[in-house]
Amino acid sequence: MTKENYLLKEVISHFDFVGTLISCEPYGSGHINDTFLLEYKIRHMGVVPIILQRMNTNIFKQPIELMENILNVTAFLREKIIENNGDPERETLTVILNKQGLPFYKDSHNQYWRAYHFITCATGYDEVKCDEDFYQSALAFGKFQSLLADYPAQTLHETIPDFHNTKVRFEVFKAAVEKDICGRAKDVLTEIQFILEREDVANVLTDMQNAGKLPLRVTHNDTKLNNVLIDDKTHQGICVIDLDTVMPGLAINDFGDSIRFGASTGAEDEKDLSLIQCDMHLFEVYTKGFIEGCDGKLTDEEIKALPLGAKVMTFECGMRFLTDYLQGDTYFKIKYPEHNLDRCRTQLKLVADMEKKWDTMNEIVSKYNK
Ligand code: ADP
Ligand code: GN1
Ligand code: MG
Repeated sequence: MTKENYLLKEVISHFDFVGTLISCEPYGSGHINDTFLLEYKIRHMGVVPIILQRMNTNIFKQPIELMENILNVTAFLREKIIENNGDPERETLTVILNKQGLPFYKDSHNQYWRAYHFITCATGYDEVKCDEDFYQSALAFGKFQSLLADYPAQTLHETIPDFHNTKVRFEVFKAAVEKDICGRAKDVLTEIQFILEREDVANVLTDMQNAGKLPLRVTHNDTKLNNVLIDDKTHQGICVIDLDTVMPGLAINDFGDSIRFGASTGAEDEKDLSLIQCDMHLFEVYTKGFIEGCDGKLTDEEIKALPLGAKVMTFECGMRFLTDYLQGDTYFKIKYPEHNLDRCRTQLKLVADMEKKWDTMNEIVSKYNK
């Protein structure tokens, strides 16, 4: 048995999963946690799947507080879903407690693990296959925000300080360029230059927020398409997952992060940049869905700032990928040495494309600002 399997066996033995374990495989394509799909055979019930995750404590330094956030937010969502005659088993995550009644297990190597009911017959897509899926994801992320509109934001732990403080991220980027611990800066001067020329983009939202122009809300903060599960039968966006970064934040950042990922005409790590654009049709599809999903909760100022959310989140993400590349790839999981650089390049290409399409983006948004 490999060390990893030995560890998995230890972890699994600390949960009260019912039935006979028939498989345990790595699952999904997240960049942060290690996710496993466990399958249990239970007589009369057939195969029952479970999600087991090793939480990334290199990134989430306070896993206990993080799980407290998730328990509280999912309990709140569960009540709202029931009030709306929804199905709380499919429409929000259900944490499985360990044998001691805790929402995590700390293993013999001090790593933290958690388990969720697996939401069956639903898919988290890595790319937009049809407009309707993207629209459904927009509705789901918008609805997530509207359901949490009266959640007491100040009670949430900040799981990653300054997560979308682009101003702070800009400073971290500059320090990474300066230190250049891997000697990689000389090969990415064009990308570095592109970012350094746009300090205004890094500052704009922090400045608007400080000026009271954008309200702080409970936001998801990681609204990639694959963080919403789409029902395989009804094709509705049923469940928003990956709740590690639910914190007080800006609604327009939730919008923007979805655009940078889902409205791109290529994969986040596409090497052929000629394939990368921000698709204005998809931008419109998402804009319509998100505004509808938010159900009147967004202010006029927020709606007008949606294009800015898209540009800033894309810029921030490109800068984060390049920072990680310069720092030796310690944050995002990579599959090959230049992976973070390829990811950075698609994001910067998207920013440049958004700059060209700026007027169109604003026109589209104003069409839905009623
Ligand atoms: P990461 O932070 O690494 O992105 P996620 O929490 O998003 O981790 O999980 C990784 C993937 O696992 C998701 O994209 C999704 O496909 C799948 N997944 C996570 N939780 C569930 C769940 N409760 N039911 C079904 N699939 C899930
Ligand atoms: C990470 O966890 P995942 O893969 O959904 C990251 C996001 C980035 C994204 C880029 C906690 O998201 O902020 O936008 O990768 N999550 C964290 O693909 O840093
Ligand atoms: Mg994820």
